[in-house]
Amino acid sequence: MQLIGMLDSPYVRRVAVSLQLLGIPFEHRSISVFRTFDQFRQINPVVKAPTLVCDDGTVLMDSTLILDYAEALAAPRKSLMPRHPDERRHALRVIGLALAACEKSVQIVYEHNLRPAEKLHEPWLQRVQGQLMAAYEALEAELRARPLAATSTEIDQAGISTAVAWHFTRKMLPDALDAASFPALQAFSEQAEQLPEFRAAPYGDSTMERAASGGQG
Ligand SMILES: N[C@@H](CCC(=O)N[C@@H](CS)C(=O)NCC(=O)O)C(=O)O
Repeated sequence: MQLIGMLDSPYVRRVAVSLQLLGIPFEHRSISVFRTFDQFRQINPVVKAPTLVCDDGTVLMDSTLILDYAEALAAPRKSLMPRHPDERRHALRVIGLALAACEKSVQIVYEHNLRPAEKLHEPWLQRVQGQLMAAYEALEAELRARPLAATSTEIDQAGISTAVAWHFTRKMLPDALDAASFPALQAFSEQAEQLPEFRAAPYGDSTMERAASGGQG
């Protein structure tokens, strides 16, 4: 199984961390959707990161759908999603906020990096920045009300997605928000980034060692 995409994408990174914690072996190929568009297109003509090339050759895309497949592969041995409906609802709420924060961060990055400066649309940018702030304010409140576990055996998809999202936004948009106003998120991110599965998939352009089992017992 091959995971295609760079670890500077929060979507690729949440899959890379999750596959390790689920104990699913995979090969990582750090191919850029921008700098190596043609190479990416040969694997997936839609050019979306992450892309997962399954062992039977099926090409999957979208991190949440890839994780759905990964959960099926790992079941019933392991799962990163709580089963009880109350806990599941909480996890889904947190994951939704984290993914919205990723999406809004990516939109800001694209607005600045892909559009000529004279075509930057300020009202759109302000709208997206407001949405990004709202997502992180709600995530901070969720974390304060109910802390997330940050050990390899206990972290779940809500924790992985939250940590990856925060780290991504801080790296890509250091001036977008004041970290001091989000102490729970900052502290949780620092803890999660120390886990071996996060360290093995560091934010950036590196290629992971052939990764495999571990975590979650
Ligand atoms: N909802 C998707 C978002 C994936 C996404 O937007 N990935 C970006 C990289 S961070 C990408 O593929 N960008 C290239 C493009 O959309 O053309 C997911 O969860 O995987």
